[in-house]
Amino acid sequence: MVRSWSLLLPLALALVASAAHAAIVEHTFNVGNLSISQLCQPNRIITAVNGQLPGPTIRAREGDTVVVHLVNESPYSMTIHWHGIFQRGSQWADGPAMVTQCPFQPGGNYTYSFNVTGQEGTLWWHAHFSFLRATVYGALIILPRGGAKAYPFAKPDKEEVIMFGEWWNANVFDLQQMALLTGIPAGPADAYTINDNSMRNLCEPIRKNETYLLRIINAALNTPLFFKVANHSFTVVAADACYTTPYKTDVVVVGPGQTVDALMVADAAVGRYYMAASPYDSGIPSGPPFSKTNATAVLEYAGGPNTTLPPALPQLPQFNDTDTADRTWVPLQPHGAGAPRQADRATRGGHPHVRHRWDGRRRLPAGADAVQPEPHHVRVEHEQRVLRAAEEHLHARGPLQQRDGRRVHP
Ligand SMILES: [Cu+2]
Repeated sequence: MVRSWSLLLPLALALVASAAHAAIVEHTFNVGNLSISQLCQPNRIITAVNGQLPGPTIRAREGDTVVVHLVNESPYSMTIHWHGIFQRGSQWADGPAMVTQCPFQPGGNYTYSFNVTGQEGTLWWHAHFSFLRATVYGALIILPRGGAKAYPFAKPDKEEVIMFGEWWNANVFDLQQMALLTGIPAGPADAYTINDNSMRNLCEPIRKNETYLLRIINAALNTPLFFKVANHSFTVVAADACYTTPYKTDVVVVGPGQTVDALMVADAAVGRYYMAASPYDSGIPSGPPFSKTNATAVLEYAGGPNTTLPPALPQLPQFNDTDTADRTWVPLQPHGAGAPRQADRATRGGHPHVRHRWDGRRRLPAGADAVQPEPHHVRVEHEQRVLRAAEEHLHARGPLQQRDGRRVHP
């Protein structure tokens, strides 16, 4: 008996200590009108959180409780979905309108509260009503409990969020209403964006030989995007809040809803470089139309020459360069023991821009029938999230989410 107590006591003390360190991370999101000019167009009123596009970044540590008070000052009904969060015992906080909650109306408010025990990495949040997630979104970063030094890779010198979006020169709520009324899908976005689309440097000039952890999030509604930085390469270390076995590449492709964490060493000559995102679409020519534009932002080194020369531009893949997309997706392997190594079923390729299907790590030949009945389908999507971060922004499989409290989309 004494022996069992001597074993249990340190465990109990450790639990108390970790609970003692867990914090409540509290935010207030005022959702309202924002007047903004994009693409050299006159100002347009959009819906945004706290007057920001993207909205505020939430930073928590593993084990914390996130509390967000949402105040709806916009003219539209609203919910927020915490993309990729396992809602364990807090299913009502998941956010899909008419699945886990009724949307709250203009003038209303709602408090979301959920715990992030056992979860860490790069995720994000977005509106889950109409097309409003086109402008109502932001990053949700969960650090390890021990902070950046507890990463399963060398602690980077700095971290930056790189968030892609899709921009319409239109009222996105009206776009969705029109699509519902006519049965004709809304047209493609007019442009892709990186962060606030200001073309400026990430935040401050980067420093030679420092290592940056880029938390790359694709908040676009529809389009997978390639991402490159001229004269730089990446080491991918995580996808969708799962650590991966690190691998080197000079390009990543990020599906809508997906996140990729990549280390980038500032090892190029001191100067200015473009980072750029461009669309990937293997459905050409039969897939839905998409914007064939690129989004760019400038990466600038500290101490560089004062020049008006344009920065170097990375060579971007072709829109339908599936071989390059495969080179990004296929090497993704979960990091650590116990993670599933092989999906036991195929999932269906449900994304209109991505026409191939996968069986574990193998891309199926066109026409191969590996689609499983729905119960397998749901389970396999979850496993594949770890194996090969899915390229689809799958949403709102409500009954399962409500039943077992786990996310069933990537
Ligand atoms: Cu989502």
